[in-house]
Amino acid sequence: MLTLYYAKGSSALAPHILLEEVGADYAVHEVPIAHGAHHEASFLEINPKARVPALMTPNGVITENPAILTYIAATHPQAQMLPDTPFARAGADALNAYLCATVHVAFAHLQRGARWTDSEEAQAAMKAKVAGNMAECAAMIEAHYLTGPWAMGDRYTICDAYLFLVPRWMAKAGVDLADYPKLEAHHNAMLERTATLAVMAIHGI
Ligand SMILES: N[C@@H](CCC(=O)N[C@@H](CS)C(=O)NCC(=O)O)C(=O)O
Repeated sequence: MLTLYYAKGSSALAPHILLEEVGADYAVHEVPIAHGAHHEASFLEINPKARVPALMTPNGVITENPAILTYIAATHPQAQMLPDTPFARAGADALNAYLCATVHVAFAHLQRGARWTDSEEAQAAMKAKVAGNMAECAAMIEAHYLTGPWAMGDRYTICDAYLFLVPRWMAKAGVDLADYPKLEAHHNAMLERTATLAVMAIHGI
């Protein structure tokens, strides 16, 4: 049995959608980060980094979206959520690394500037850069990562559940999805999937 620790509307949407897609036997445990629940001792035992998502597995806890997504796919091989060839697999890893280390971090400067500076002036300056940085990330994904119709081509993979977060981050940053037709088509396709809709209902979005 797997347990996903999640906050509503957070990046935990990605593994949550994938758990639904693969038909996993799983439970969820809500960690309302808006109320500081991620800093409580009971959750710090699960993830000392005080972040969601975290996935409890029979072997222990996994954190970090790319690792969680890969684990879910690898433990549900019948769902074929990982690309077949070493080159395509590396491409999926590259996209997920970009989403985790660059795009998510660029977005975090909107509301989480205190991670990097105590100066309110510097935080405001960082916020002012978010729309431009997110637009750059969207352009990069549109031109170099998103093959179409799915992230890695004809087949839905772990990358698609993760990519679903990007238009949500763009909207919060004030970047217009309509300027990125491939990303917009991908988002619309995601919104037609039963798994996406079921998870969105749980997250109340
Ligand atoms: N690199 C981590 C990022 C996780 C992360 O930053 N999660 C956010 C929610 S989307 C969080 O827990 N934020 C709480 C905080 O910053 O205090 C991953 O991909 O799992």
